[in-house]
Amino acid sequence: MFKANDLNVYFICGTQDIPQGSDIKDILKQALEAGITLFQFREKGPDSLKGKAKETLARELMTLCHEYHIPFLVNDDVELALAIDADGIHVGQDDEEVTSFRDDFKDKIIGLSVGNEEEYQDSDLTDVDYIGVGPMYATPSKADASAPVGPEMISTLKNLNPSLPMVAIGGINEDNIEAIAQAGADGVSVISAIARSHNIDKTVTKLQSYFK
Ligand code: TZP
Ligand code: MG
Repeated sequence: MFKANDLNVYFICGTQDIPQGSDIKDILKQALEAGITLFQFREKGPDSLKGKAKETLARELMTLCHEYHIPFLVNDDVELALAIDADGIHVGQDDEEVTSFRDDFKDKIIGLSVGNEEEYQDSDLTDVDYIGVGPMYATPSKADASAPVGPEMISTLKNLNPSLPMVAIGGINEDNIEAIAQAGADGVSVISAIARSHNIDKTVTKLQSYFK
């Protein structure tokens, strides 16, 4: 069963996010050891793995997550999520419609990106377990990211729907997380703050401390 606390420290990663000379499995293992609460496999961009290679890595990373009892979500790729029996899927506003796959994800987690109030009002959230709200700040990790909306967007959407789990995303790190926690987010989803951390254990502990 999914719960809002699963969003506390939500690590998102693909091979394109890993610094040269590092290994995604090693980084994920360190993040799991440190106590991340959810993981999303987001293999995206020109240099990312495709096809069978992508599926093989997904299976390996999912096995690792399950050793730590942490749910494994797939970004965007419904077919892959079903093929490997992942714990859930995260889609953006321009990806496959939730209504088109919800029947196959009845016991799984469905996440949807929501960037502003208009997108919130236009989204059918009937089968959505949580929304990802952002980008909070400027991000180095998403080439086509829209303009930052800031932590206020969390307060705005929480006012509209206090019981919907919400995770903040985009440019979040140890130094700017406080305003996000104060705005009422259930957690933070980060790529670079963990993938590029020089001390993953310390980073994850710090991020988690805002949601205790
Ligand atoms: N969606 C909105 S911002 C973003 C995604 C996937 C990238 C987040 O990466 P980082 O490094 O935590 O800013
Ligand atoms: Mg997407």
